[in-house]
Amino acid sequence: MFNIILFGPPGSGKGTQSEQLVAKYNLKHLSTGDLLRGEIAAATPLGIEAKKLMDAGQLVPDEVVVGMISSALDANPQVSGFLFDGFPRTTAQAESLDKLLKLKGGEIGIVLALEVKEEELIKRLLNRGLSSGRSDDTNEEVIKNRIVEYNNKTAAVAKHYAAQNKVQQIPGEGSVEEIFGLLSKAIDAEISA
Ligand code: B4P
Repeated sequence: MFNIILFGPPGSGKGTQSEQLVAKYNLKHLSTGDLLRGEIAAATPLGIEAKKLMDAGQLVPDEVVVGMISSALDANPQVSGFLFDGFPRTTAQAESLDKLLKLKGGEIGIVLALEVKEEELIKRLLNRGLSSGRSDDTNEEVIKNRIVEYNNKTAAVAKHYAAQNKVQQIPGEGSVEEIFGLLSKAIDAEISA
């Protein structure tokens, strides 16, 4: 089992690159953002609570997202690996993920950290907000809050995995194809190491 974390600030291209990566490497895509938006669309109690936080640019509580990921791991016992997109977003989530994978005899193989300037992140998200219908992409203040949450709580996740020697920084500015090429090269090198 080869498991990948695609890491980076909001708007760094995680969702965009995930689609191509899961197809190329035959991985199961687990995006906590997508799972939460599914709960919102189904108007579940979890979704109704999560929407308030997401619309304010805040993170959803750790136990909620860890519970969703734990269920998704259990529901996919036969896959050749997972691509985690937007998870883990706190050190506590990273510690929980490591434990959950260990119980299944697995671990994280590589953490690919996309690097994009803040100005470009805001531009991309506002641009997506014009067409996506995502309420967290239309307001610049909310986007800035998401970046603050990233700097305060999520950046530490890279340190957690750097201590395990698993992080590779990838330039996240350029064409989608160029960045996909860089990500693929890093994965191929790790798989054949
Ligand atoms: P997510 O759904 O993870 O959304 P995101 O961080 O905004 O990134 P996304 O992957 O969607 O965007 P991408 O960079 O691909 O999270 C949304 C919210 O859910 C969070 O704020 C939080 O409240 C909650 N949440 C999710 N997971 C959580 C967790 N684990 N714990 C707690 N809360 C959690 O793309 C952005 C735009 O850039 C797109 O329009 C794309 O077309 C464009 N783009 C991509 N690559 C480009 C390139 N190379 N050049 C130009 N544009 C590009």
